[in-house]
Amino acid sequence: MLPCTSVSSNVKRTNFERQVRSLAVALGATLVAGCAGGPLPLGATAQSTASHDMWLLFFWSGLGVAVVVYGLIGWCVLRYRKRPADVAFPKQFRRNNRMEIVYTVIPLLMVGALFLFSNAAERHVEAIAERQQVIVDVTGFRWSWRFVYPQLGVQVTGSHGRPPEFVLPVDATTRLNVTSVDVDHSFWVPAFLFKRDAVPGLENVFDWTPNRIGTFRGECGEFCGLDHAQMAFQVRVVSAADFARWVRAQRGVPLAPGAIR
Ligand SMILES: [Cu+2]
Repeated sequence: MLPCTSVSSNVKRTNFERQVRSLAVALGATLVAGCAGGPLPLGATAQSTASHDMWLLFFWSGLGVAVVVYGLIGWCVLRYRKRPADVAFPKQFRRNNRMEIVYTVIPLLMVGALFLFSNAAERHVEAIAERQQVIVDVTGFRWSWRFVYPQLGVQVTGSHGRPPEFVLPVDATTRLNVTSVDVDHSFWVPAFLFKRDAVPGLENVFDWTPNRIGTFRGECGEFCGLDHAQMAFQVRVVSAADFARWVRAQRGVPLAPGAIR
């Protein structure tokens, strides 16, 4: 027959192991459920692929660092905890040169690698094509947006309570020139994984090549005043034929003075 103390410590250990196993299963299930659709949906432009990939790279790198750091902390706490047989302080020391070199060099290498990947992604997102099928001049103003197609003689202007909708052809490269006429705004289309400041006196230039047909919500991403929340808009991505039809229909709408360059 086993002594009572041994039976009770075995029961405690079994309970502890069961709790740890349940916690691990719960954490695993949460991670799998959270990542089933991908931690970040793909953007709807060709340029957004690079942003998406970068976000994933940073997410998984951060998670890897967290696992190593918290794992080491947990291991130290368990491995070097005080035991009943310990009567004196453990050996005290102030430095470990090899360890210090390792935990200085590894983060430097990681930051360097992430910088190189970020730089390549940024160049992809910022790349301006030599020829664009469509040009859109985007102007932010309190409290809406104006979209002018200078080559096509078309413009769409929103107003307070009437969010504008502008249209782009799918799989075609559009040049957007973004500015503002009053205060700083921020031109943001979350589904395109893209946001760019609209600054008075400055033109921010970039290309979009939408690759998914649909209607996507945009908004001002920077608090610009009392009616900032009114600065929503929509971008509708359509086939080339539908785009041509939309342009023909819009030409009947009178343009604001100075809209065409
Ligand atoms: Cu704004």
